[in-house]
Order: sequence, then structure tokens, then C-alpha cells
Amino acid sequence: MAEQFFPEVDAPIAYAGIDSTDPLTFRWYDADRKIAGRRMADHLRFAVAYWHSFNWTGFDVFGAGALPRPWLYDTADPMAAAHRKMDVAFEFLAKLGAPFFCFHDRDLAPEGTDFAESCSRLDEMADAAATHMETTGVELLWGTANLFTHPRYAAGAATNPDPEVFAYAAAQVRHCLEVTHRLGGANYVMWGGREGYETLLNTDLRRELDQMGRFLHLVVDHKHRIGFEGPILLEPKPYEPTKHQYDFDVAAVYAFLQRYDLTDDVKVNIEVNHAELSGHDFAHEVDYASAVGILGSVDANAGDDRLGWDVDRFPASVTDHVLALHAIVQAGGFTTGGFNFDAKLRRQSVDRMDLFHAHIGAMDTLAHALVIAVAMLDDGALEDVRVQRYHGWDGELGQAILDDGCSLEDLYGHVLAGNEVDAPVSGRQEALERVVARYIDQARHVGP
Ligand code: XLS
Ligand code: NI
Ligand code: NI
Repeated sequence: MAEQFFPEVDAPIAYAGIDSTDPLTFRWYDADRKIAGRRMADHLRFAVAYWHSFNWTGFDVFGAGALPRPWLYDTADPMAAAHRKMDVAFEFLAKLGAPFFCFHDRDLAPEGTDFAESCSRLDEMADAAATHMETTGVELLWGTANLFTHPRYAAGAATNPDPEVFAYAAAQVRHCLEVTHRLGGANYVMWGGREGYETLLNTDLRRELDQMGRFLHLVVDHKHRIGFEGPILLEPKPYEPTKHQYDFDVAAVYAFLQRYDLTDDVKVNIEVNHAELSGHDFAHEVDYASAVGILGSVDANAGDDRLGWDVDRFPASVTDHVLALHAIVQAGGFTTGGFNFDAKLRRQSVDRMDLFHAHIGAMDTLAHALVIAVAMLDDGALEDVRVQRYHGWDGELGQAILDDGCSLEDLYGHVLAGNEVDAPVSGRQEALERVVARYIDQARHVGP
């Protein structure tokens, strides 16, 4: 076995209960504990993101990175470095006890001098990953093709003005989808980072949307051809790096999927930080996706109240996640999806162990939020209030309106006949905020 990169951790991180003071233990995440009919691990389906955790130096726009990732600075033999990176990634996954990982093709294997070499490099690394997965039991939540780093994609991939770039992107996705399939991936993700525009001065928006619809149909057709059963997931984001991204938010993606007849095969991968950038709460995006039947998976991270870009912090606020967990469990939970930590360490987090602290904290945050959400669901804490709030719609008038049993003229007559509106009823927001606060407080007592 290769030399260990994290020798300080000699056994998988264990659950030790909420009073544990050992930072290398879980206080809430108890993988095998049954809650709301499933193992906690099966509710949360945690995944480690290969790119931020192992393929990122910590650079920012003002300075180079200094995170201890020696394989990223060793450029003499890129494939040897890719193998070293993978050994460390699986050492980390096994020691953390995360059941899944996610990758971009270019995280696993560096791009070659031509397309054929890029493919053979990825195949070599996929074989190595298959061996590691076999040994560790770690599975693949999703794979994706990086269609945004190389300069050829500066003006987009599917939405590029040059069809040769469209073709190149299609070839890259075809290969990456097959690698994902070979590794048993549960989903295939597409984040359209450069599918948007910098200025409308040079942009034919309608044409670009048609190109994107066409691209997605090619991907869906290929998925069926090779028997890949997982969904294709689009990952909404409003902007960055582009000024405007077409997959702006869940609602925009849903409109796009309907227009191009793709709702049967494509769902969404909702990222918390992207939700915030689009002006929504994370829970709003989850609720919307679940309402229209396209909830797929989640990229768990956190923004920053005062920074308007994708800062990708590890999630640390339980309160921020309770409502979203409530919506996910209420929708029946994940099927193929899970929580992927699309999150970066801060640039100053140069201790090797920081990667453990980040993931352990994030897993505990979401497990804690899950415990609270399930307690609220069990008691009907919000549901009873919601049912009561809309109960009028179960009556004669409500049903007639919904069932198309009346016209505008009928409603005019109804009100004219003296059916005045009763005094408005309280929306009870503050009282409900108090209810949620109580469940958060009491989770200590009902928790494990
Ligand atoms: C970038 C996205 C990206 C996708 C995968 O903002 O979150 O990391 O998740 O390409
Ligand atoms: Ni993401
Ligand atoms: Ni992101």
C-alpha cells in the first residue's frame, strides 16, 4: 500500500454521541441508525467532491494556492500524479466513511495532447478507480464532464457559436457518460457553467437555447442506448463565470425541459450556494423541484451573507438546512441523489487534517438537520398548520374552482349574492419560527 497521506486517522471516523468532544468523531451522523424508516446513511447519501478536495490548490484571483496537495505541483509525470491523487482520495473516503464520491473527467485524469489521449488517460484512471471502489466499498454518486476550463469552451460548449466545439463537447460527454456508467454511477450531472452569455450584443439567445435542447437530447438518447439507468441532472446557477447562465434556477430549468420535451429524463442537482445567488433560499429550490417532480440531488455547501459569489464553504449552519431537509424527507427522500459536498476549504486551511474537520462538520450539520426535520414531520409540526391554512379548498367552493366547475361569471354571482370574505386569518410566521426553534433546541434530547 502507498504511503499514507493522513496517518493521524487510523480507523474510520466513528459516531460517538452528541457529548463527544473529540473532533475526529461524529456527534450526529450515525450511519446505521434508523430514522424515518431508513438508515441515516441512506437518507443522506454523502459524497465527497473530487475536484475541490483533491484537485484544487486553494488559489484565488489574487494569489496562488498553498494547500498541501503535492500531486498538483508535480507536473513532470501527470499520470503518476493522477494515480497518487487517487490513492489519497480513496484513503480519505475510506477513513471518513463517506459512501460516495463525484468527479469531473478532468479531475480523474489530465487532458492529453489530443482527444484520443485524453480518452485513454481517463480510461486508465477509471480502471484504477474501479479497483479502489472494489477495495473500499465506496460508490459513485455521479460523474460529469468538465466543459468549462479549457479555452475552447470560452464561448460555451453546447451553446457555442462554432459547431466544432459543440461536437467536441458531445464527444467528451459521450465518453464521460460511458465511464460513469462503467463505474456504476447513480446519476450523470451537467453544469452549464459557460452556457450563457457575457453580452447580448453578440448573442443569438434563441439559437443558443435550441442548441442546448439538441445537445441534451443527444445525451438522453445515448443514455438509453447504453442502458444507463440514472437520471441526467442539470445543475442550475444564475451566473459565474458567465454574466447570465441559461439554467438560472430550478424554475428556469423546468421551463427549458418542458419546452424541449425532456422532463422524463432530466432532473436537477440543486446547489445551496447557487440557490442563494439566484435570490432564493435553498429550501425554495428544493420545494420547487419537488413540486414539479424534478428533484434529483444536492450539492451541499454554503454561501456567505456578504459575498455575492460561489464561495463554496462547507455547510455549518443547522438552522439553514432544516427546512430543506424537511422538504426532501417529505418528498420521500432521495432515490438516486444524495448530498455531494461541492465545497472548498478556505485558502488558509493548510493543515492536512482540515479536510477531515470540514467533512465531519458538514456531515454532522446535515445529520443534525435531518433529526430535527424528521421530528417535525413525525409531529406534523408544520404540516398540520399548512393543512389547516388551506382547509377552505376542501369545501364546496374550493373544489368547484379547482375542478373547473365554475366560471368567472359564477364567481361574480357568488360574491354578489352576499358571500363577503371573513376577517383575514394570521399567517403565524413568528409563531412558526418559534416552533422550529423549539425543535432545534430539543433535538439534543430526542437525538441519539
Ligand atoms: C460550479 C459547480 C460545479 C458543478 C460540477 O459552480 O457547482 O462544481 O457542481 O461541474
Ligand atoms: Ni456544484
Ligand atoms: Ni457551484
